[in-house]
Amino acid sequence: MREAKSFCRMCGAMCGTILKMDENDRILSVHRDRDNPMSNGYACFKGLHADQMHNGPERLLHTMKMMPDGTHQRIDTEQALDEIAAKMREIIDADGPDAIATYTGAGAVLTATAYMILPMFRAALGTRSNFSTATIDQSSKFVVVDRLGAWTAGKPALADSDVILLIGTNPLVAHATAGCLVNDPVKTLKAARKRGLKLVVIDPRRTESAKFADIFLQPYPGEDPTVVSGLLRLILTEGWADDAFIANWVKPGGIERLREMVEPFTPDYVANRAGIDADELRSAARMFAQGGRGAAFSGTGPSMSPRPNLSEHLVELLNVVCGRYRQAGDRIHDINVFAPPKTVHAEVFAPTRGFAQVPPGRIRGAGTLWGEMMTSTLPDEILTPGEGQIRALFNAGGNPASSFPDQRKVVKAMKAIDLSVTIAPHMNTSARLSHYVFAPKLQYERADIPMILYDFSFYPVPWGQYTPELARPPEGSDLIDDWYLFWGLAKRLGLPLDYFGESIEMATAPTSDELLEIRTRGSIIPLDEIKQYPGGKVFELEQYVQPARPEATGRFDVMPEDVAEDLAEVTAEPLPVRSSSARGFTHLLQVRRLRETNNSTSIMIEAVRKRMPYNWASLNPNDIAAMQLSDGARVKITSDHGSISGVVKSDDSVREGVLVMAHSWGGLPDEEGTEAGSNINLLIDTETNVEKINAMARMSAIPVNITLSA
Ligand SMILES: Nc1nc2c(c(=O)[nH]1)N[C@H]1C(S)=C(S)[C@@H](COP(=O)(O)OP(=O)(O)OC[C@H]3O[C@@H](n4cnc5c(=O)[nH]c(N)nc54)[C@H](O)[C@@H]3O)O[C@H]1N2
Ligand SMILES: Nc1nc2c(c(=O)[nH]1)N[C@H]1C(S)=C(S)[C@@H](COP(=O)(O)OP(=O)(O)OC[C@H]3O[C@@H](n4cnc5c(=O)[nH]c(N)nc54)[C@H](O)[C@@H]3O)O[C@H]1N2
Ligand code: SF4
Ligand SMILES: [Mo]
Repeated sequence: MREAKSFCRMCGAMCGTILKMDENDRILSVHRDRDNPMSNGYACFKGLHADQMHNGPERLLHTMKMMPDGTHQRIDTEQALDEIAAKMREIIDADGPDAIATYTGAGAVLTATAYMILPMFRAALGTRSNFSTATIDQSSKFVVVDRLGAWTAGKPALADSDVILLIGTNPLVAHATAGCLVNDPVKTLKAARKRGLKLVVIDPRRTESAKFADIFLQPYPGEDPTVVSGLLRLILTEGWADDAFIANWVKPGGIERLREMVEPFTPDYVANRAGIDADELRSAARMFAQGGRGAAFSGTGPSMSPRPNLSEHLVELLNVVCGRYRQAGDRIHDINVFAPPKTVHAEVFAPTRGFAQVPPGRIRGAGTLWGEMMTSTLPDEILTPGEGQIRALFNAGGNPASSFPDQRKVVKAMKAIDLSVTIAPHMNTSARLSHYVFAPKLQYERADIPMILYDFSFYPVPWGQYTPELARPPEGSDLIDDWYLFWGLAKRLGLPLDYFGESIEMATAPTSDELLEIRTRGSIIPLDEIKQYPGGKVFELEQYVQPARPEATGRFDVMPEDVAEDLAEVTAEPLPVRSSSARGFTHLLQVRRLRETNNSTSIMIEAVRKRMPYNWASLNPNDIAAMQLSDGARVKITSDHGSISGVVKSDDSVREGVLVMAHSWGGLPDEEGTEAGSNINLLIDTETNVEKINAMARMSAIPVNITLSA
């Protein structure tokens, strides 16, 4: 038996782990690394059960090809690559490279070499059909940067904050509140509270994070525009805003227009509409605005609900009007050691309204955002004939058939497409619909570095860690590194791959280590040095925010007319709006994330199944009593788009009038039932209730009827 240090890559937190392996390098168990300088011994349930992902009976061990009857059979990997390359050539000759799309799923985002190969592959092909989870996640944040602008120096670190406001994000479970709280969240939050940090949480569910809050507001889901407008109105009318920051950095006239637009959101109006207490709203506004340093952060809550672009814009305005950004002289803790050094100035990155400068797309007019197409339109891009139709899809570490809204349509599209290729460690719903499925090496079988998105660091300190391949793939398996699929195809198509000017070896396959070397070229800390610390290291780097440059003329555009129009629509809605009974529905269905799973990853492992046989339909005990239901009751949940079944669970963290269910569970639509859980994406449509610009579907605050199953 031997032990080795590594880190978990099942979510962005990348906690330090210790593996125990047998003499064949098979993982026996995964443990917390108490000496890891960043995660400090923290690791969660699913990370500690990663051995079951590696060794479990559900794991896919070979490349598979779909047969004419829809079943899958083993195929030699190189043979599969030959066949796929031939089919690609045919599609490109007929319809051009844009007919070939890639989808970058969560599995690829969490694998450094997979994440770097995809843009190279698209560039080599010359396809613009680029889809990823980003545009069914928090793409509203891209829209905010485009319309409002952004503060180049970012927000104060949690360590430097006196107060933070969390809206629709739950770091204690999701480890994803970027720039605020990701790693070792429980101890970190407790320690911060102990030294005096004030915490405001706004969430329709009394979350694990909310339990630590000084003030917790529990509105109906979908009421973020109301609640945040109410906070902004209080801050502006009570004189709690940072007038100096506004004078320097907000476009003239903007604040006046903002005042005018939020005027209708009096505390009583907000309280009545969102179902909260007016005094608590005032206390929350005061605690945040008068609390000293520290910012407001949001997560998927506002992004999944109606009007996500408006909600996210308003949340960011809390930071703008209170000047909650890092200033010249402030220390930068979250230095990305894997990137070249960069100077950071305290200034506004001006809004570019980039989304308005691209031509409207084929589907519902949706264009592109930051070079990406809107993921909710992908099924229609496949199903809609004509120029630009997508005929081949590479699903890299994602699970569209479970994770995209309108599951029936996704399945129809995946059945209609000419070529679909999935890389997945088990036959997930998307793999079952794919022509070819490749089995990837799992985390502990691959060399890796932590997650880096858009070259910004997810981690609060200058942390570096590298892990070599540690576990040996199961006996008799035929696994590939994700990147090898794309490299193998580029090679067959005679297309050279290039990473920011550096050519990738095409004659013989490079190693993952060589790719990581290229990925980190010029980094502040050379990869070789990071490799000397198998348990990871926080590097002693000191960097401070520099003053604004004289040429920095960018200003925040706080209330552009399209944002004002959206807000005016909110004000014009007759009350009560979303106390759902008024609309003929019994409940509003809201999303949440579960500790045990990462979207659809790890749902199938035994340890999870024991704890959670289904994604419960969680209801407030009072609702259960009022509906004469009981724990374990089987119910039918119907939206204006579809219906699913659910198993009721009593949960007093859930608000009355609200149903909480996790996403991406269940099988394919015709297998709908309670045995493997149910997919809430059957309740969601992509054609009505669609957001402008980023085409987000309404994925939270969905009106539903709950009835007892026959
Ligand atoms: N209704 C509803 N839908 C949602 C959401 C919601 O809140 N509500 N959330 C949305 C969000 S934020 C996101 S990001 C998306 C996620 O969307 P996806 O990324 O499409 O879905 P995941 O379920 O995360 O799929 C990850 C897949 O990666 C595979 N995988 C796991 N580990 C590895 C690995 O090491 N290598 C490789 N190659 N593959 C691996 C697993 O097979 C798993 O099925 O879902 C979105 N969908
Ligand atoms: N354990 C675990 N970790 C994960 C994932 C997972 O599936 N499991 N998924 C990963 C992914 S892909 C992502 S994008 C991140 C997401 O990270 P987070 O956004 O922090 O994820 P959640 O924990 O779902 O927090 C969202 C919160 O929004 C609330 N909410 C729902 N509707 C509304 C609303 O209308 N308004 C407001 N204000 N709140 C609302 C929910 O109650 C929930 O507490 O997490 C990542 N990490
Ligand atoms: S899945 Fe759990 S153990 Fe793994 S990185 Fe995320 S929080 Fe840490
Ligand atoms: Mo996500």
